[in-house]
Parts: sequence; C-alpha cells; structure tokens
Amino acid sequence: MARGLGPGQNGEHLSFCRLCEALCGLTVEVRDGRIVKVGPDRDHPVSEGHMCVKGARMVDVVHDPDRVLHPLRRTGGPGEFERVSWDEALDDIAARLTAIVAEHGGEAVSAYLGNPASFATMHPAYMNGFLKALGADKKFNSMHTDTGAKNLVLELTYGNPYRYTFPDLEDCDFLIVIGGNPAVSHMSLISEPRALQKLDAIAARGGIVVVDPRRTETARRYEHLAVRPDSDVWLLAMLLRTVFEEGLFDPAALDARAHGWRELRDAVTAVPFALAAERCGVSEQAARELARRFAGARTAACYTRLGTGRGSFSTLTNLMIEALNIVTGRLGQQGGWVIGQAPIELFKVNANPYGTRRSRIGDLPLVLGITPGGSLADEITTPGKGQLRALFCDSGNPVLSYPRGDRLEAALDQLDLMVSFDLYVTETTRWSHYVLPSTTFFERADLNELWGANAPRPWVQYAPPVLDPQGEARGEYEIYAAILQRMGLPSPLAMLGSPANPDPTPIEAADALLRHGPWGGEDGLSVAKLSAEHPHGLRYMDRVDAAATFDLVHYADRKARLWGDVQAAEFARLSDAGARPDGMRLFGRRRLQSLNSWMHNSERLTRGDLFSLQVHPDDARRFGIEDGAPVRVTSAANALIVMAEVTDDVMPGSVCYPHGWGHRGGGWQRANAIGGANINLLASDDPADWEQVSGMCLLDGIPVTLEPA
Ligand SMILES: Nc1nc2c(c(=O)[nH]1)N[C@H]1C(S)=C(S)[C@@H](COP(=O)(O)OP(=O)(O)OC[C@H]3O[C@@H](n4cnc5c(=O)[nH]c(N)nc54)[C@H](O)[C@@H]3O)O[C@H]1N2
Ligand SMILES: Nc1nc2c(c(=O)[nH]1)N[C@H]1C(S)=C(S)[C@@H](COP(=O)(O)OP(=O)(O)OC[C@H]3O[C@@H](n4cnc5c(=O)[nH]c(N)nc54)[C@H](O)[C@@H]3O)O[C@H]1N2
Ligand code: SF4
Ligand SMILES: [Mo]
Repeated sequence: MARGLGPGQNGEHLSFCRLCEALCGLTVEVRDGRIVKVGPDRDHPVSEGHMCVKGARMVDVVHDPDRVLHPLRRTGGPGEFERVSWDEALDDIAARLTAIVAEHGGEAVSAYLGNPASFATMHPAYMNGFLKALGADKKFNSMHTDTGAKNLVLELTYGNPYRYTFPDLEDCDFLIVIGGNPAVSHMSLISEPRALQKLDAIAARGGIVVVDPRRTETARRYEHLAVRPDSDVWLLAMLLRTVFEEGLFDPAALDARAHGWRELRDAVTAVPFALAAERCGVSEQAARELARRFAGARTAACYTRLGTGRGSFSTLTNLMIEALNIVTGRLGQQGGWVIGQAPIELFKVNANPYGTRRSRIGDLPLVLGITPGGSLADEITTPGKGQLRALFCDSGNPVLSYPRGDRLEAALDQLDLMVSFDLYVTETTRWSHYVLPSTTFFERADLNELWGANAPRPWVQYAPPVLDPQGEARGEYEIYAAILQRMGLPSPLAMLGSPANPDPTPIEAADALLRHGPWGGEDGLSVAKLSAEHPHGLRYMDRVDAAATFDLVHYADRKARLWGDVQAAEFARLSDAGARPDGMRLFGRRRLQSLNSWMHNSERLTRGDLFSLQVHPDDARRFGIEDGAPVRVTSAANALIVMAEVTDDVMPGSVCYPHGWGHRGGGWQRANAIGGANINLLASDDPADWEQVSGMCLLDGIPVTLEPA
C-alpha cells in the first residue's frame, strides 16, 4: 500500500466514503489521472473491509460525462446554459449580490444546504459564515424532511439540539427499531459501518423488533411489528403506559436522572389502550409484551429514524422515544442509549434556542434557527420585508426532496439571482443563473471530525484528495470565499481564525479545533499526525463512554426533562384526536443502490426494480388495481400516475413509493430517461398541513385515494 500519494498519482490511495454516515474506509486505485477502482479498506479500524455498492460507483459520478465541469451561465429558459470563465461568473455574481443587498438588505439573500454537505469538513460552518457576512438572516437545509423533530426533542430533553442520542450497539441485548431500515440505510445518524453485523449479534443475544408499516429488509431479518403509517405516537403511549402501570422502572433512579416523569406518567395513563390500539393497529397485548421485553432486558435501546420524523405527531413521538429510554434506565447505560464524544466540540452553545425566532411564512417556531424548507417557494414569492431575491443552492435538490417541487420551480424562476454549487444540472439547479462546478469528495480533503460523536466505536480519519479537481471544478469554500473577497467582506471562516492564521481553510479550522480538543495537546490528535501515522483512521477511544452521557446533558443539574409546555400541549392535542380516519396513507422507502435524488445517472446503480407503488392485495382488490398496471394516486395537493406492485409487504391501508425520482430537464441523461414519479408532488407545502411544533413536512402518512388509471 503506497502511502502519501499526491492527488492524481498512480497507485492505491486511502480514503473514506462520504455518502452516508457509515463513512466506510476505502481504497481508491488511480491510473493516469482517473479512478479505476474503489474498494473496501480491509485495514480500516472500524469498517474492516465493509463498503456498499454506492461507494464503489462513486467512480461513475467522478468521471460522468454528464457532470458539470465548467461554470455555466443561464442564457434562456431553465437548463439553457453557456460556458463562462470563473472570473466572469464570480465578478457578475458579486456585483449582482452587492446590488441586491444594497437595495433590499441582507435578509433578501439566503441559501439551501443539501445532504451531501453533512459529510464535508466545516461545510455548514462556512456557509453560515458566508450568509452572516452578507447580513442574511434565513437559512434552509434538508432538516425539515429529516432530523428536525429529533433536534428539537434533543433540545427539549437534554438542552442541546446538536448532541444525538443513539444505541450503544456493542453491548445492547434488545433493540427496538421504529421507522428505520438499517439494512438499507446503514443505520442512519450512527457512524457504525458494521451496523448489520452488530445488529445480528444483538438479535442473537436478545432480540430486535422492527416497527414499520412495511416488511422491510431489516424487518425480514429480525422480528417485524407492523404499525399504521403516522400512528407511532399511539404505540409509544401504550409502551410508556405499560412501563408506568406495571412498575417496570425504578422511581428512585429515575428521580436522580430526570424531571417531569410523574406528569408524563399521568399523560400516558390518560390515553385509552383501546383507542391507541385502534389507531396504530397494534393490540394492547402486543404492546404490553414489547414493553415488558424492553424493560426486562439486561441492556436495551429504542432507536428511531425517518419513519417517526415526518408525521403529524413527530415531536411528541420522538419525545416519547427518548422518554422510554430514560424511564427504563437505558440512558447512559453501557449497551443502552448514549451520547457520544467527538474529538471536536463545535456546538457548545445553541445560538438559536427553540422558539426565540419564528418563520415569516406560517409563523412557525424555528428549530436551530433554520427556516422550514417547505416554505422556500413562499419565501420567494411572498412580498414584504425579508422576501428572498437571491438564493444559493449548495449540494441540494429541493425540487425533488421537498413538497411541491412544481410550485418551487415557478418560484425559483422569479429570483433575481440564483447560484448553485453542484456536480450536475438537476431539476433544481437548472433554474440557476449560474451553476458552479463543485468537487466530489474524492477531489477534496476531509476529516470526519464530528461523526465520532455518533459512533459506538468512535474513530477519526483524515482523507487527502485522491484526484485534483476535475475540469474546472472548485471546492465550495473556495467559491464562497472568492465571492466575499470580491465584495470586500471577510472570508467565511474568519470567525474561526486566530492571530497566527486569521483566514483558515476548512481543514485548517478543523485542525485547530482538533488540536485544542479533548484529544489534542502536545503529541495529541492533529491532521498532520492522522495523515502521517493513521491513514486508515484512528480509534481515539475503544468504545463510547456510556456513563459520560450524563455529563453531556446540557442542563446545569445534568438531568433530562420529560415534561414541559410542548409535551403538555401535544398531549392535549392527542387527547382531542378521535377514532382513526378511514382512507389510504402514503409513505416512502429507500433502496440500497440509490441515494436520495442522485446517483441515478449510474448505469450500474439503476438496474432492476427502481420504483413502484406497493399496494396490499386487499386494497388492490378493493380499488380494482392490478399488479404492474398504472394507478392514479390523488392527495389534497396533486395527482400522479404510477405503476402498482401488489405485495403484502405493506400493511393494508397503506401504500409505499420511494422519493427522489421523476427526473426531467436536468443534464443527467440516463436519470432523465429512467422515469418514475416525484412523489413529493403529492405532499403539501402549506405550513398549516405540517407538524406545528417542529415545522416538519408531512411526508409519511399522506392521505391519498387510489384508482386504476
Ligand atoms: N418523500 C420523501 N422526501 C424526502 C425524503 C424521504 O424519505 N421521503 N428524505 C429526505 C431526506 S432524509 C433528505 S437528506 C433529503 C435530501 O435532499 P437534498 O439534500 O435536497 O438533496 P439530495 O437528493 O441529497 O441531492 C444532493 C445534490 O447534491 C449534489 N452533490 C453531491 N455531492 C456533492 C458535493 O460534494 N458538492 C456539491 N456542491 N454538490 C454535491 C448532487 O448532485 C445532488 O444534486 O431528501 C428528503 N426528501
Ligand atoms: N441506500 C441508501 N442509504 C441511505 C439513503 C438512501 O437514499 N439510500 N439516505 C440516507 C439519508 S439522507 C437518511 S436521512 C437515512 C435514512 O435512514 P432510515 O430512516 O433508516 O431510512 P428509510 O429507509 O427512509 O427508513 C424509514 C423507515 O420508516 C418506515 N416508515 C414510514 N412511515 C412510518 C411510520 O409512520 N411509522 C413507522 N414506524 N415507520 C414508518 C419506512 O417504511 C422505512 O422503512 O438513510 C441514509 N442512507
Ligand atoms: S455504506 Fe455505502 S454509501 Fe455508506 S459510507 Fe459505506 S460505502 Fe459509502
Ligand atoms: Mo437524510
């Protein structure tokens, strides 16, 4: 294994994948300036030779003939571009931005930051720095389709929205997985590339129950408990009620760790089992049984992801999941429910406490100071102070990933300036005045500096660039810095500068934080040391320190809060809900070979069954729908025609279709030809239809009707 290869040099480079939280170690073979093979790094201290097909096919993205490799300027309608030089593009962007800020103020400028940026060093930090330098007060990202309810719940329960709780998989004997499909998604929000191996071991020691409306790849592997879409809140109420009623907890221990459990106990005890069982489709007996197994296990954790995050009670559901872990003594238990330790502490202070700001559209309380992404179109089209006139779209595709891309497209067309940083002309970026070619992660250096906080076996790795930027691509930081420099403004990471280095690059800023972090100091962690001595990555601690979880509870008394105004109001709202409304509910799924709305231009990743509307045989009979035949799906927002797949993998009363398809008008030719539907056209972009506590869009459990088309 050659070490210290420079970018583009022939040989086998060491790197890591930045497509999902698993962050698998990779070997990347370069010949004549091109990547010829991406393989697993068998010597990586945590992934130990694990990777998936997406990591291997990044080569199709890096060398995709449809990739944007030069700055593009709009010449006409959407998607009509000409090639321009970087100087022409940056000069014009800076001039137009200066004029917009002068006329309308910084609040007319904003940015949308997409999912891939979560894996790039300091990316959210320097985008914030860019917006701050301009005086912008709004930012958008993928949070309102993803983690928003969880972030809010972390803030309410522990006082810090940035520090995630997760299961300590190593010693866990019993795991409940609610609304997550780790066999496909690789255990989202947890960095454990060998998650499935860990889950198999948990199942062998005790058990794993997968609560999901679909018999997923994970549910098949372990035990499946079918639940109706958007009804988990009722199941959680039954689980907690059982724990309290049957005394499956230690009140003295709980008093030492949490406030508010008596109020919570009274609230769940007021939820009738019969009503809850009818709402979620899980019987009282099955719920009680699950609660007993959970509380009775030596060690246990209840883990959740997207399936509970985008429903009509997403905050209350996630609050009760934290509560279930806390009440049963799982918080801070080795093999239980923990908060981890990163080598960099970036978010000591919450600059935007929940509720201190509200959105201009829909008057919703902001979580983390992020404006609800579902309102992006209305933020552009609604006149008044703060109306958006300039938008930077960085590493995101909100036309496909958020509700009502059709309305968003029309709004984007009204912007005075839209600038996108992407690898492709996409459904979103085609509306830009400029598309600026960005580097892939193989063309930039990164540190996985923050993900150690979410790892049962924490590690840190520095990956140097494998290739030089392809074509004229540039890193996003460089582009932001060049725009600000032209405007005479400080660079986007100036706030992390020091007298010795007032203007650090992202890696330099991360390095300084690493050197001053808990594993820093003389002879401690630094980029130089990782690069020279630990090219495969370094496990800076053998295991997450479960007991240290309590030190990371942000409240001064280190106790969790199980009750407050939000809980009281949400339980009151729950008690007003009557019997289950009739009708079909739509929810989503993911596929191993696909990543959200991209990687669909790779031939190898787009073979076989890509999308279908999964319908239960009973519903198919009821609505006259045949396997493989077109079906019209109608929601309050829209109607779409898609192909049906009749299968009892989904529960009666629910239908399932993946998001991120329906490509058209972008530069990715194979993706365009594949077809499929943009399922988010059926979701609502009216704030009144979202969960009002967190501003999360309703993406799972959308009421729909079906008919043959
Ligand atoms: N119905 C429904 N909708 C969903 C979801 C769902 O489950 N159901 N999931 C939601 C979730 S969890 C998420 S995270 C969002 C994702 O939604 P978004 O974050 O809006 O977008 P992505 O689909 O991840 O697209 C990423 C874009 O970044 C580009 N890109 C990739 N790498 C880089 C890079 O290094 N630099 C730059 N500049 N660009 C890059 C890609 O070409 C692509 O255009 O979708 C959400 N939407
Ligand atoms: N292969 C692959 N891996 C990925 C991604 C990808 O697109 N492809 N995306 C990455 C991203 S951005 C993210 S955020 C993570 C997401 O990681 P996960 O959340 O694990 O991913 P999903 O497959 O969307 O799993 C959500 C599960 O919730 C279920 N569900 C839907 N509605 C409900 C409900 O009301 N109640 C319950 N209990 N379950 C429900 C769905 O059936 C599905 O099985 O995955 C990441 N990893
Ligand atoms: S599981 Fe696949 S996509 Fe995720 S980091 Fe590993 S190789 Fe990349
Ligand atoms: Mo996500």
